[in-house]
Amino acid sequence: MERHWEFFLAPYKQAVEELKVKLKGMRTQFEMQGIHSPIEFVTGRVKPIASILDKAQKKNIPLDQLEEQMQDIAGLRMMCQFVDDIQTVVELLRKRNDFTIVEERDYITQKKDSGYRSYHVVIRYPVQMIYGEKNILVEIQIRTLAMNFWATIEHSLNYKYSGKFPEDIRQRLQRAAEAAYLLDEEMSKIRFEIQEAQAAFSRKQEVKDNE
Ligand code: 0O2
Repeated sequence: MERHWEFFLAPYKQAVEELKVKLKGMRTQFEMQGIHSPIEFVTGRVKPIASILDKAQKKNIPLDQLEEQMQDIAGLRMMCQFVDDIQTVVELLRKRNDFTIVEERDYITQKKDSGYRSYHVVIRYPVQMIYGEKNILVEIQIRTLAMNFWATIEHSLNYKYSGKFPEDIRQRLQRAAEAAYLLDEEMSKIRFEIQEAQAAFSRKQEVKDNE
């Protein structure tokens, strides 16, 4: 990697690592208390240089404006079981004082034309570097497992077809998005049953572990 990129991306890498620990820690705290965690799992990545350059070109972002204009060079994803959990997670993020929220984009009540659903929170996160504090933008995407499944598949197909889907694939993706939406709806309706079963299962595991 070129020296320049290495320096530029260093605070982003640091931020992703720190935030993975912090956001996963939220899940651990719920588990410790034996209550349903609104967070199922957390992932994070720094955008590859090729994707940064691609996006900069598509969106006409000058390379010396990346810091301010590209909000997802550092990205975290928080996956939830149920749609309602997403708001709970957003509330938890709003209450934190280790970063400030600069923007929220709700693609759940307003899904994208592609069928994409997710809740995006852009934060300004202070990273302590040896030369001082650096405030960087980080995008946190919060979505259900079903939304994540659809987005992951669509993202790979998008890559394969460079965004120009054949008509039949486009239609299937639309139907798959609808199916993912219905799956979320059905799961929400039996949420109570599912959570009871999950609580009973973890109690049983605990007894086994203590034997
Ligand atoms: P990657 O590979 O995920 O890192 P834009 O890029 O124009 O859609 P903008 O302003 O960057 O929009 O912000 P937005 O839409 O809030 O966030 C962009 C990111 O959201 C994307 O990152 C995806 O991760 C996700 N996303 C948005 N729309 C879609 C979609 O239709 N399908 C899928 N699968 N994901 C989507 P990148 O830059 O695409 O890259």
